[in-house]
Amino acid sequence: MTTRLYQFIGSPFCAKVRKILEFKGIDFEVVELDYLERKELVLASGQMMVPAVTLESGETIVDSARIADRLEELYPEPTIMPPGWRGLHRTLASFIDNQLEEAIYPVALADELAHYSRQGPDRAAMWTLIRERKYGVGFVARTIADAAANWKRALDALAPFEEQLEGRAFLTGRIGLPDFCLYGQLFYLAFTGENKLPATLPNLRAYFGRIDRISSRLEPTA
Ligand SMILES: N[C@@H](CCC(=O)N[C@@H](CS)C(=O)NCC(=O)O)C(=O)O
Repeated sequence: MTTRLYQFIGSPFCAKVRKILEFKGIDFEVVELDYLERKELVLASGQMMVPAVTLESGETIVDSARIADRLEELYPEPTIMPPGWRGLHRTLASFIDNQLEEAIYPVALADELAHYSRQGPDRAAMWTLIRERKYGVGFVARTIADAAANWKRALDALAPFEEQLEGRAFLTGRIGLPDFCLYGQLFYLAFTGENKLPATLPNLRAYFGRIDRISSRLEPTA
């Protein structure tokens, strides 16, 4: 059985896990789930959230932080937690997955709604319902209407990362867990195929491309 990643394409946490799998050279297949029909996910993991990963052994793990830990345990090389940096990497990773995500999420929301609307009014309605059960009725329309304020918040939150990447290939110099987390958040702004990250953030744009190019696929032989 090949390793399987259950995902929704617009999910930043799925992008994070996808790139860790590629970085570690793990052969895997992506199961792109239908938003309304999650039977494969529920059967494999017993719950409704992505990402979930089923390993070759049949073991299934959910939650991107737990998946990252388990992959590191089973496939230690190449490492995503270089010795001496483990504590800092975990702290930074948690900040990116939680606080930074809160600032990025509102600006990616319109693209996510458009993505599900293209798949049909039933998908869009379910997606909206799930958001509004958590954040209250009217949340989606309100968030989309507040685009200018939300972009300001997102850019303010990204500014320290832009600064940190001046003259550095990765956040702490050597690639590690927080880079995959930040890649996931940047992917959220680019999952439509159009990178929404403004040109005023050149270091982050170059960094996104650098990590995006990591691949576990074989090069075609000449
Ligand atoms: N802390 C979790 C967060 C996962 C998460 O929020 N997943 C979202 C997609 S990004 C999800 O599955 N939402 C269910 C839904 O939209 O119905 C992780 O790191 O994996």
